[in-house]
Amino acid sequence: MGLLSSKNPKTKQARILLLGLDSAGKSTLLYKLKLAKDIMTIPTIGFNVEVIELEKSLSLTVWDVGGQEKMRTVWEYYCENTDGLLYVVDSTDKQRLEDSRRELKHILKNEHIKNVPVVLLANKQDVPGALTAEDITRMFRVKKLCSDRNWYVQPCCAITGDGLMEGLRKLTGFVKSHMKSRGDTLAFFKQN
Ligand code: G3D
Ligand code: MG
Repeated sequence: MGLLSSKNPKTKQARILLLGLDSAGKSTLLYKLKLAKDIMTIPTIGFNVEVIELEKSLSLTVWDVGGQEKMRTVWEYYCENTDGLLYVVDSTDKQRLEDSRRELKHILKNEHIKNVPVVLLANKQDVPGALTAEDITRMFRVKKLCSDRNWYVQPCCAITGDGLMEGLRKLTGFVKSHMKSRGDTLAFFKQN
């Protein structure tokens, strides 16, 4: 696991929580981002952690906690010190869309991630008939759910990688302004 911190001492670290129901595609996309190639995925037991450097000034430590029902009860223990949330939705799994929405709604109530920005990834866009990002925005009632924070819904395909960088860039922008508003990145903004 790439838990090494950046070689550049000026690089600011951001902690990103990667959540979503089991089979949403979290592990696939995490490794796609990390290795830029397809991998065989195994159900996440416990968690995977990867460090992703999109730009020199900010590195993202992404925690993939696992989405099986028993793991969802521990999501809240990972919320402390989180700077951004990536929430993955299987856009083809219409039966569990409401479950996914309910879990997101629940986790957003956690006081440690109050105002923390969220990017929803509407994954599996390669599958014919997948719900669009607009469908998911509407069905999740994201505007209401996330009225206290920055949010964005990004269509993507974890297998090809389409949309992943766009989603991460969006989150990075939000995370920077969130950290700035929290005032703990004074030095970061002096440096950049
Ligand atoms: P999880 O970590 O959220 O539990 P995984 O989910 O990354 O293990 O992915 C679950 C299954 O969905 C895997 O299939 C994976 O290949 C598939 N998947 C992930 N992202 C996409 C995508 O964008 N498009 C399509 N078509 N499939 C995707 P298997 O067959 O290994 O269970
Ligand atoms: Mg997994």
